[in-house]
Amino acid sequence: PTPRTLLLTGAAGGMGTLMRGLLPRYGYALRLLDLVPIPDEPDAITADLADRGALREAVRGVDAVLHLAGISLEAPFEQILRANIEGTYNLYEAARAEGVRRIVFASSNHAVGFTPLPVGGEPLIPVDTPHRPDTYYGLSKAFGEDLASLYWDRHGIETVSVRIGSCFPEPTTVRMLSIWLSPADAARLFHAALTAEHVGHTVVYGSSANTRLRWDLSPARALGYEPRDDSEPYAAQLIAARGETAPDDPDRTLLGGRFCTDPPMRQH
Ligand code: NAI
Ligand code: 15L
Repeated sequence: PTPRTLLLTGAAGGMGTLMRGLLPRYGYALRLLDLVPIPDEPDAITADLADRGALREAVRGVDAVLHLAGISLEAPFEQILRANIEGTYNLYEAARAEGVRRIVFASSNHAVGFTPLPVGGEPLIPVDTPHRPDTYYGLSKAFGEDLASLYWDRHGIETVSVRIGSCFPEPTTVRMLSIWLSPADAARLFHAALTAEHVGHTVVYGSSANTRLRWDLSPARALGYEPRDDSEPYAAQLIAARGETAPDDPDRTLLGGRFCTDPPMRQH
């Protein structure tokens, strides 16, 4: 059955804003939470993931949580520790205490960023490839996946950890051609992750059905996800504008691309 009330953390962010627009059409009543106020959303909860009392109240009575909140790029370890590691722990503890049964966790390709990209006819990267985080940021996502595993085994809270590729309205780099997750497909995937039965703790890659896909999308499809988008129509123009990536460029050799060598830092 479709969960009715969904807590959306990180609702002020890029994906949170996109999902606020898309998820209501799947029948969800959204409760919004973010560190920063959300314009024109007077009922949104403005709270830090460090505030355990606020999280208890925020999850009380919801059917499920879509956990997008956190630092979404590389940052000093202490900041990642507080927002992503302790913050995700605080969310799971609140969910356990309030009896929430399902969480969808926004993991990232950067949990496995140092995984070499397959060449030629090599198999697609499976979801059970070992964690190889490329940053403290990716490390926090690996932690979040393991935390989800613990809370399933110990407390029966089900999680789908979605290793999101790049979710933006359009792909803007050549690397993104293989890992793009269109916003509409993101909503489809989150809906599948929220409604599939008996997921326990399931890890999936989150992308559209890109022609240049390098990872295995079948675990996501097994949840009932049917992607409709492909980045390929953007390819010719992007490559013409930016040039083909050099063969030894980390964007060509490693799943996490330049996060492995020169990660973009959070600016604020
Ligand atoms: P974003 O940076 O635009 O949004 C994150 C939101 O979390 C922000 O509104 C921020 O205020 C909030 N936040 C940060 N720390 C918080 C705290 N301590 N307490 C409460 N709220 C806090 O990021 P975006 O792009 O929307 O990503 C959403 C999630 O998906 C993030 O967890 C990110 O790591 C993950 N992800 C996103 C990808 C993408 O392509 N957009 C790719 C892979 C993972
Ligand atoms: C991520 O995990 C980031 O949150 C997002 O901003 C993008 O940089 C994405 O990965 C990516 O790999 O392109």
